[in-house]
Amino acid sequence: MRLTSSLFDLSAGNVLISYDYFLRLTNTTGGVDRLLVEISSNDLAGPWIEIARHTTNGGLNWRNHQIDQPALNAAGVTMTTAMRLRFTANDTNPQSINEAGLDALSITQISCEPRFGPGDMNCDGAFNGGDIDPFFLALGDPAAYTAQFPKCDILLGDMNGDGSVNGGDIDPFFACLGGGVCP
Ligand SMILES: [Ca+2]
Ligand SMILES: [Ca+2]
Ligand SMILES: [Ca+2]
Repeated sequence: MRLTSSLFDLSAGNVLISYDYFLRLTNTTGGVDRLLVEISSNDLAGPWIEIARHTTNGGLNWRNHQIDQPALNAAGVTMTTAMRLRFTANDTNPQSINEAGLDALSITQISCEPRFGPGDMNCDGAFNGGDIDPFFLALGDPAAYTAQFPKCDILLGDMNGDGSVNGGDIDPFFACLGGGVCP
């Protein structure tokens, strides 16, 4: 019995696959009766890469399993726009019981955009003199600032926390830079 998922775009990576599975096996010797989980980076064409193999008897209980990005990397899975999962439950000879179920499948992409502290106007992870020029660029020409620092949020320059970046932020900017109070 084989269940194949719809198509997923996982090209951004940082994926966590989670599902609940039911697996009642009366023969667990040799691991030949099983619920096999595979993934393809190339739609139905494959190749299908094994990412989990469940071979133990869970009785009447549902169990949860998760596969994270490091595990996918270790399995040699390339993350593309055309991913599919498939689950295969099989009963290899000698004939025995394999009752398998799948539920609560979720595929999550965890976004880890770096967050930068107030005043770090060039988004290099530190607040220092290198941020002065970008700060004044943000004050004087916000469009030019956004163009030059596309990954930065101009509100990093809102040093007094009033929701806008303007002349009122200059004193708090230098106070913080000089070792004083920071937002
Ligand atoms: Ca069997
Ligand atoms: Ca900086
Ligand atoms: Ca402000």
